[in-house]
Amino acid sequence: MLTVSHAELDLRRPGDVGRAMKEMAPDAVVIAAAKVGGIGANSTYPADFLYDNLAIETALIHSAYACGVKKLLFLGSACIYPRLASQPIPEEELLAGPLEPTNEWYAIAKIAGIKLCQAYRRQHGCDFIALQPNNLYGPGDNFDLETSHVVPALMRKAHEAKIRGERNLSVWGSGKPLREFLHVDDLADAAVFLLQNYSDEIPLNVGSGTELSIADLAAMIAGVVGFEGNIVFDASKPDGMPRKLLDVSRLSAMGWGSRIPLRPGLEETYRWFLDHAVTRA
Ligand code: GFB
Repeated sequence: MLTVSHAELDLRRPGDVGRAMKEMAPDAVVIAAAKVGGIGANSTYPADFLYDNLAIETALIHSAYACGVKKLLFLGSACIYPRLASQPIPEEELLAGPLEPTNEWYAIAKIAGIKLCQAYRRQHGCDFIALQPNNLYGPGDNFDLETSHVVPALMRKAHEAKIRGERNLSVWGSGKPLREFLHVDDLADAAVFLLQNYSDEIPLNVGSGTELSIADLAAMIAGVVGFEGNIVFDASKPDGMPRKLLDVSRLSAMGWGSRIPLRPGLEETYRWFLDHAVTRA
């Protein structure tokens, strides 16, 4: 496997990306690189989320075409779907209605990446595919409270509240939104499966097939961390999409399913956090 670090190559620069692609001459390209973050980061950095992601995907997809790369997989995101999409969300809901405002910058960039894969397939016959995973979590996540997604944020907050002896764990929004979570190792497994078994222009949903409310997630994380205080909701923070469950029947029919249930996945993630990112009291 070939990888290149951010320090070695700025993926937003098409000339540099084209030269690197030519030198490395990969058999296949997986575009996981992106500017990402949770609901807070999305609304604080709209320009970065739109510009960086458009620049990264245009540079990589075009240079993969120009270098004759045989297979390319682009990672979209479940937030490409309309705010009020039918649930569970089938792939046909793409562009069927207005987006969720808290993440429309990121969503528009990801939709453009999916469309680039379809366009290069149609015009140039490139075997470029796309998939959209639901909310990801797992070891190696970003635990910064301002920019992270909900799982690492609540894990860190619960951990810090526990070691400081605080009574309350603050959860953004109402706690009512429903979310589906997918372990990163399940996503990696799905990506390899699709590289080997899929060649079409429909971007495929990848999820675990189960959802829970943010309030229930907070309670589960408190249990994993061992925080025994109160869970309080901060109504000054946004809820985002009310519900975001992916219809994974296409992928299931191909024979792929997720394997890591949420609770053990959270326990593993908490062990990683304790080993790598612990904040002292
Ligand atoms: O994970 P998250 O930031 O992403 O938030 P989205 C999920 C839900 O958890 C929202 C709530 O309802 C948040 O209000 N939440 C509660 C928290 N406490 C917290 C907290 O401390 N931190 C965070 N971050 N959330 C993302 C998009 O939307 O979905 C991304 O913003 C990406 O771009 C991802 O597409 C898949 O699910 O709301």
